[in-house]
Amino acid sequence: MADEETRTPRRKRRTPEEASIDPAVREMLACADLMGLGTAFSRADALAPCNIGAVGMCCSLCAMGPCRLTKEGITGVCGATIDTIQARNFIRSVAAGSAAHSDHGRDLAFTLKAVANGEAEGYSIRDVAKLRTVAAEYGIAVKGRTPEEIANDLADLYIAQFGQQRGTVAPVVRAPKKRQNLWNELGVVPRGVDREVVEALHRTHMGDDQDHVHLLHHAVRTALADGWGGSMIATDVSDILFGTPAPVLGEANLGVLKDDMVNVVVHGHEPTLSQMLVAASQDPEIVAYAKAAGAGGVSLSGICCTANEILMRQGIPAAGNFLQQELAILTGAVEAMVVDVQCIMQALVVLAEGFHTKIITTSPKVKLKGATHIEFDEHRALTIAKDILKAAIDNYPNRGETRIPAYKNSLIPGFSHEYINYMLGGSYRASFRPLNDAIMAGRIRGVAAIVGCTNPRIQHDSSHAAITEALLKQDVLVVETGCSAIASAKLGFLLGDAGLDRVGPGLREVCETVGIPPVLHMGSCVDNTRILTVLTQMVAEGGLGDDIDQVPAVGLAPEWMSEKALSIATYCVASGAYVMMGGHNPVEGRGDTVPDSVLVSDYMRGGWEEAYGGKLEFLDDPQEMIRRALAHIDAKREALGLPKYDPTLFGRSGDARLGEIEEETRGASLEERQAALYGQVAAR
Ligand code: NFS
Repeated sequence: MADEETRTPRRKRRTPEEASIDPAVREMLACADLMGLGTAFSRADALAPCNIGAVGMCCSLCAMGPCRLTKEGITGVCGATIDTIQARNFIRSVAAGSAAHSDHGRDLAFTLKAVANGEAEGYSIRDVAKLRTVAAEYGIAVKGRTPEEIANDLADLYIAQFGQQRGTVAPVVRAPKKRQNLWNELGVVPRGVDREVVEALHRTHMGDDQDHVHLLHHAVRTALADGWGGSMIATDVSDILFGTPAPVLGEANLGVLKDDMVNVVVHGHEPTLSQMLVAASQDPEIVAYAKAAGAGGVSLSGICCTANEILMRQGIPAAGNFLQQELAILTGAVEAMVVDVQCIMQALVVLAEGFHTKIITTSPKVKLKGATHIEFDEHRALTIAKDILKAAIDNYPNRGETRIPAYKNSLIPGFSHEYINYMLGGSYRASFRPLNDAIMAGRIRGVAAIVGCTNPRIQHDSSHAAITEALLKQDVLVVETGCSAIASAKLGFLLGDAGLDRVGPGLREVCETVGIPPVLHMGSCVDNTRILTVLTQMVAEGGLGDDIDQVPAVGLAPEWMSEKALSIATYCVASGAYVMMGGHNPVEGRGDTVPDSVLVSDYMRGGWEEAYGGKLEFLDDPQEMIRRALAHIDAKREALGLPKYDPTLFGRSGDARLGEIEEETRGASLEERQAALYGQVAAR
């Protein structure tokens, strides 16, 4: 049910402590209060969400309305029922989310084509091995051909997926065979990415599809065009052009901004320009230009998924997640915030007017009134990147007082599925076997993917933190992407041994043995497709069933706010996952209209589970999400015939036991200490 607290008008502004658990955010919100400046937090307090629209009881698809269905049994002017309206609203959101991710993928495919033809200044093919592997999966000839020839064919294939009218989007062949057969049987395999999005809009135009089950069926097809289409293409091409991520040391939180440097914050989602800004910021010409302006150089950092893209590959620090974009400006230390697409608040420009920060838009698709527009073009990328950095440097002398919070945390991101595979098995026997074995033995109880946004209606980072902490203690391995991963980074869960005193005994043993953090940062939100790939490879490895829905795993987006999150949730459900979203349920009207209005929610829970083995639920209580996640994992373990999870069986090996031996044998002879140690090793 919806959270009462989120929809009733707030009588008072939340204190910074109530608004966020992050000390840097609290400090900046206190500054905003002192300066009399608003942020998304204070606007959320002042503006109660519409309690009709929030639960999907409003239809504004034609000019006979908007129709608000607040009484039991009433319909819209055209006769539309509440379940039709809710299903239409939902699929429209899925279509928008799928379009956003996929258009990002399309742009990357065009960049790959330009690189293959030598037309993209400053770019090259960084991961030839991945290019060859991916191309071979689609039957593109790789033997005896140059990387550019292969990349040209792969780019053509990928570009064609968007406008394709018939057939099957190519990346679907990478799903487990059984899942592909199921999708074929149910008729939800996407034909072409754009086609499914357009059909979603057509079906929801006034007077078209009115059966909520039929509408939700197409929501699945539209979302699959994202997860096993546009997003997967975006991840592949980013890896091929910019390198497949591997662990690297990074930092996160506003404390990464530097007092003596020109701070340029990149914000948005596309890696293309930000990768070039990284290169340009190290260019001797730019360094000299910054020094001439009195700064030590240019310091780049990121917000949202652009941050994740350059953090994963180059270790460029993340200044914060979604709700920290305005707070970065409040520090007074940002010369330029360079934005591309998605998750960019319009409030940035007005806020920046009170500071010296320049907001620079770069995408032909996104302009903000009052911002400086320097349009990005991959054919002249390095030149444009240098122009942007020079504009930021020119702004450095205008800097006034700064107030950079002293909070930042180290992290190790970069866990691509390729790296996880290598890490578990080594160079010559890369394999998911150790992970599957650990789950089968019960050392790892299951896997949770915790993803998605932060939302000012929910105490910032609090649900991400509560769920991550609780599941780790229960020996659940956590993988994360997007703003959730940045939340965990700030909490210290992404740093090698740093979190190991906070995880269950079995998981701790695995982390110590393999040398991984208990939370694996897998990238940006388009990189949720890496999670699909990991699940597919776990299935292929054997012992955890023959399809994704049998793996003891769950997906959670506890603080989501974006339509992209609904598309991700839907393609994960269709891939077999149990997905829980935080906050209120956008398709569960309440009050007078309960009898009809729960049809859509019920179908997402029961109907989708029957069809796909996965289901979607909206829950406002993180504790309930934890309880259901563990119950689901245990039920999947039982269905596979795996031993019941028992934490008392583990935790006697690894670094913890070595520490105990050290303690127990303090003062003993070397031989006695060796005997104790070897005895421990033999007992493993
Ligand atoms: Ni995802 Fe990444 Fe963050 Fe939410 Fe926005 S940045 S694409 S939508 S807010 S996780």
